[in-house]
Parts: sequence; structure tokens; C-alpha cells
Amino acid sequence: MTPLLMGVVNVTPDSFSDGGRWDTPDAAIAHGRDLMTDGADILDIGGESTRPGATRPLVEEELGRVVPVIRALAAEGARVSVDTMRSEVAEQALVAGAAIVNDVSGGLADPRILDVVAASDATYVCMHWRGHSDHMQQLASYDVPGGVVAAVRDELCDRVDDARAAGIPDERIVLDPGLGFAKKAEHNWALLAGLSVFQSLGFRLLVGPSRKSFLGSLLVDRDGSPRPVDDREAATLALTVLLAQQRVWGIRVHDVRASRDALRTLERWEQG
Ligand code: PMM
Repeated sequence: MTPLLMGVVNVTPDSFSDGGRWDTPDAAIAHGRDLMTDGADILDIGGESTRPGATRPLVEEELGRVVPVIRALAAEGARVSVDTMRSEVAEQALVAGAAIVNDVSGGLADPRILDVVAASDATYVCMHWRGHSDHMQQLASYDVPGGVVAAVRDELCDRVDDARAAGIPDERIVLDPGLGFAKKAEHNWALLAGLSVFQSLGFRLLVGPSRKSFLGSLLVDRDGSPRPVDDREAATLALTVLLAQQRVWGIRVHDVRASRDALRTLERWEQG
């Protein structure tokens, strides 16, 4: 099965890879339409930047950013995901037509989000997370037996326990190892290499490698400077293909057109 492509619509002034490019509702709606044309299966609409060091917007600001965009794109038939850690935002996003709640904190930032999802029929993306962006890189320590893979697996299992306790059935839960969130480059690579450990938990998997800084540090140039964020697409595409071969459920990407081309090529290859 070809993975679903989740196209990113960051309605933020400061997101890590595309901050400020679609930070008005009209620009974000137009971008969402373009991503649908490019072959997105899901549009992931977020109003809070989670780039390392980012500070949080007020709830009202976040609502004002995402709700009009969700309402417009859902009304046009898009399958919409809301990228939020806040129960109030999830609640209003669902009313506006979102079908998926993508909670990068896995219920840790605002546990009531689990009740909001449980009371709906939405899919819940439960990502591995250890703390807010202003200090998350200080939490990137996985000095336990089994290293980062075992730690992320166990912490995700705790999040699943809470989601189940709130009443979210397993069929509605999608797990995400959270590349780049309280993770150093080597942690991200270890998680990708250990994906089968997450597959064996029996949940659908979503992975978001697109343009992240571990690709920048992989592709350093001769003087040691990391590859800039807007020049990491070839590496992103390599991961899109590799993740598809691992049979993940979804891949979160910025350049949907390029990833769609890569997936079509892989599908044709697999047909023989
Ligand atoms: N990464 C970002 C934001 N939201 N959601 C999920 N489920 N998984 C991710 O890896 C993820 C996410 C940060 O990336 P961006 O600022 O480039 O959108």
C-alpha cells in the first residue's frame, strides 16, 4: 500500500522550514489547494511553530490562524488534519471540519485533548515528545538500555495507555516517532533504522522527515556549513521512498508534488 501524503500548511510567521510563507488565511488556503492539486491525501494545518527554540502563540492567535483555513479547505472536500497540542484548538478544528488531530505532544501538553478526540470520530496522531520547543533540545538524552528506539517506544506506549484510558480506540490511533523533537541527528537516524520496532506495536505509523535539520547536518558542505532548509528536498525524497518501502501509513511532507512523483515511480517499480 502506498503511504498517504500529508501536505504541510504552516499558518505561522516562524515555522522551521516554511515560516512566514503562508501566514495569512488566504495565502494558506491557496497553498492548501495547490497541495491538493499536487496529490496530497491529507492537509495538515498548523498555527504553532514547533521549530527548536520557538515560543508559543496565544490560544486565540492559534485559533485565528487555523480555523478559517480548515473550514475553507474542508468545505472544498480536503481531508484535513489539525496540527495542535491544545484541546480548545482541536475542538474548534473538528467543528470546522478536521478529521484528524495531529498532536505532536501525544497528549502531554494538554491532556484534555484526549477527551476531545475520544468524543469525536477523529483519527489521533500521537507523536513522541518530551517538552515544548523552547527547551526540547535539552531533553535529547536517551541513555537507557536499547537507546533512543526503546525509550521512544516505551514513552509512546505510555501515551497510548492514556489515549485508551480517555476512550480513543486503537483503530483511531496513529503513532509517530517525532523526528527532530528532543532528538539529535543520530537519534533520528536510529529511529528510522529501528522503524520495525514501532511497526510491531500494531498501530499505523506516520513519519515527518521533510527538510529537517538532521538532513541539513548530513549534507554539510566542504566548509562544514549545514545544507540550508530549502535545499534538502532530494534527501527528503530518498526518505519518502525508503519509508514507503517500510510500509508506513503516512509521510508528512512540504513538497507534495515531488514526493508524489517519487511514490508513483516506486509504485511502477514494484509492479515490475
Ligand atoms: N513535525 C513538525 C510539525 N508537526 N507532526 C507530526 N505528526 N510529525 C512531525 O514530524 C511533525 C509534525 C515540524 O516540522 P515543520 O515545522 O517543518 O512543519
